[in-house]
Amino acid sequence: MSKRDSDAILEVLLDFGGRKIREYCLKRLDEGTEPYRIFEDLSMGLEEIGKGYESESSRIYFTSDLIVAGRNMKRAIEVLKPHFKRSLRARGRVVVGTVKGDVHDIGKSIFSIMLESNGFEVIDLGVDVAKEDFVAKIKEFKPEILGMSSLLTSTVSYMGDVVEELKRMNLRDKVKIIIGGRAVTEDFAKRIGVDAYGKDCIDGLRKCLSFIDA
Ligand code: B12
Repeated sequence: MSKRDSDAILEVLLDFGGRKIREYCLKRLDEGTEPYRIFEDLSMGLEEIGKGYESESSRIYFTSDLIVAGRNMKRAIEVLKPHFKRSLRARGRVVVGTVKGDVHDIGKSIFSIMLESNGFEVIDLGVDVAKEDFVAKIKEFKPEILGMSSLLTSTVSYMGDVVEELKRMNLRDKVKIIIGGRAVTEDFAKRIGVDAYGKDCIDGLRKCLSFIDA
């Protein structure tokens, strides 16, 4: 991506008024760009903002910038969601949620859209989800798959607590588990004994499809 394109993305993500992001998404759709591609480009902008926030000594973005960028990304999701093609084939149920202590939900929401557009029914529990709530919804909806997200290194270990709780309730072998989010690694997924790690939504979707077809 050219410097001009990435500057334009930063400008729309950091627009306090929130109008530019809609115009940006609609223009790219008009040009024939696939909605997932637009998400990917915007996510690169978020990555950039995250980097500029990371180190205290060379900080160029602040918590307020994260908040504005997060809100604008949610607006982009609203605009782009109806433009995903939908598969008519019913593929099964997935319960998704961001684990307790973490309120990041953009990646999880994009993952949910990808699942829905490929025929899955998604029960989205939102953010800051406690293990008891995961268990209750798994009992209620009997999904084939559970997807958990975590972006914070301080909350990622909670995914292991959810797995233990499912074992305690004799539910672990009733559901396939996939985890993702910035704080998750393949190694961590193996350690806590889940069925898969999705490095991004495409990888996650591919693995969910393989669970169903297996
Ligand atoms: C936007 C943002 C926010 C917004 C979130 C808004 C929202 N509605 O989600 C707000 C302002 C709320 C926020 C708050 C905070 N944030 Co923040 N945030 C970000 C930022 C800039 C972007 C995150 C994002 O949405 N990226 C885009 C999406 C698409 O990426 P993603 O979620 O990773 O998803 C991709 C994959 O991971 C995967 N995926 C995600 N989930 C799942 C699940 C499954 C099952 C699968 C298969 C795949 C999958 O698919 C996606 C790609 O296809 C990141 C920086 C970054 N580079 O990530 C920091 C970042 C995550 N935040 C950070 C921090 C520190 C915080 C705060 C603690 C700041 C503070 N001092 O208050 C709080 C924490 C609040 C809390 N308790 O959760 C740090 C975390 C550092 C760490 N080591 O843990 C980061 C990395 C910034 C940084 N570099 O320092 N944040």
